[in-house]
Amino acid sequence: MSFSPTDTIVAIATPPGRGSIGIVRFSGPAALAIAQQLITHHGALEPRRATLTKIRGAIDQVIALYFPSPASYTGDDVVELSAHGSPVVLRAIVRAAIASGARPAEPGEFTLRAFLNGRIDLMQAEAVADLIDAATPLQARAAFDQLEGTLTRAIAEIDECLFDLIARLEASVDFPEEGYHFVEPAALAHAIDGLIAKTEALLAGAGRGRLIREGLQVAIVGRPNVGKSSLFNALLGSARAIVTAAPGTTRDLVTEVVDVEGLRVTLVDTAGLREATDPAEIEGVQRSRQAVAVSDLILHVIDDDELPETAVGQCLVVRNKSDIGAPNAGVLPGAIAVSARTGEGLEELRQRLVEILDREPKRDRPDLTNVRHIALVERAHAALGRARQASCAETGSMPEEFVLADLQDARAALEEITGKRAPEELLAHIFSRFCIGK
Ligand SMILES: Nc1nc2c(ncn2[C@@H]2O[C@H](COP(=O)(O)OP(=O)(O)OP(=O)(O)O)[C@@H](O)[C@H]2O)c(=O)[nH]1
Ligand SMILES: [Mg+2]
Repeated sequence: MSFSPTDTIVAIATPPGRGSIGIVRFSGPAALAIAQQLITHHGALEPRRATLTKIRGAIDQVIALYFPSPASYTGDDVVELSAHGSPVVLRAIVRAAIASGARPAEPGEFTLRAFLNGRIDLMQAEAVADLIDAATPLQARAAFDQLEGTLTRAIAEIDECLFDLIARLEASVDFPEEGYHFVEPAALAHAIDGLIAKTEALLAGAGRGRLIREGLQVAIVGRPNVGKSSLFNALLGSARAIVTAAPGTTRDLVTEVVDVEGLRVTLVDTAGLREATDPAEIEGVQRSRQAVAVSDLILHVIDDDELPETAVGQCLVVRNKSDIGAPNAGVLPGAIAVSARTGEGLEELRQRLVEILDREPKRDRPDLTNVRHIALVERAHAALGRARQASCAETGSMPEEFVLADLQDARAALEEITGKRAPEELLAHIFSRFCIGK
């Protein structure tokens, strides 16, 4: 990331396309001066007060808002001009700003500045991207919690304790007077145990947290004509996939994201797994196999009372067409009876999906949701485990250097989560995910 943090950057902050309002955002030392060159309003813009004015050249009326440094999103001077949401107007404003010395912002550069200026840590910056990407209220909630700093505080608590232990151990190593420890072995072991419990608690919520953030993929398979596409449409609530009375209707994979009780589920309708003869069908079955291989859960649809003999991966058998089935339909062990036509049983199916995907009620501790954070907490946890072992290696003499190295490793992992020690490539990778203007 070679772009200079002292440039003044500009970008359209609202989504591409037409809308009632469009916002152009400026950030940097010259934000105010550049914005004032573009508007007809004379005199200073009052901080955080909306000023109705015009763009020079009379292309639009705008509301100008000035947020002086450091109390702004980025920590720099920020100006926002809200115009009508016309791409033509917004681009003209950006062009004029560039002509006045601003530089087009890179994706995520506003949030990067907020991070570099210490307004937010790296976890919170990542939460901004997650919040924007959220497809379900639960995802949005998890991202917002993280943005509010719940995880930041949990990590900071562990980090402070580590800092204290490391300082004392360093003193012990630097002043190795016979028999004297700045921290008693028993107290050290006890403190490390406390930290291990904390990292363990964080990791305990990680599976579920990750599920919430990333969602999961569910593929629908079964013999031709059992009603896979009908079930797909029923879960989606719209006639997205083609349904006909003829077997072999679906060939391509049809994929949509649905919200199942707050979980982001990517639902995939397939041709199913079967013997196929014509080339399009063979390709369809091949694609079904691939979808099954990468899915977290398979819905195996049947329309008779014969359970499929081989279950692939984690599988839930769905007995469809309960509206016309034999009287014993629905009593198949382990299968769930539904009718894609009438909607009967779909609620129960949704519940079962959630149960299988193990969504417990939210506890008061923050969930780790991001694989990057999970991996680093795991690393800290492992390092603490080693430190604990080293701390009780020998009774009497405590090999403080070993404990120290392990504690420092734990601390380094935590600081990579918050971004205190984040390599440039990592920052580049994280911020490249953002949209321009954020
Ligand atoms: N009575 C009844 N008919 C259903 C139900 N679900 C699907 N059907 C009918 O079953 C036929 C096949 O439905 P599809 O959804 O196309 O089945 P599919 O498994 O996707 O079929 P292929 O894509 O050809 O493998 C259609 O005529 C549907 O109207 C149901 O719950 N009850
Ligand atoms: Mg189909």
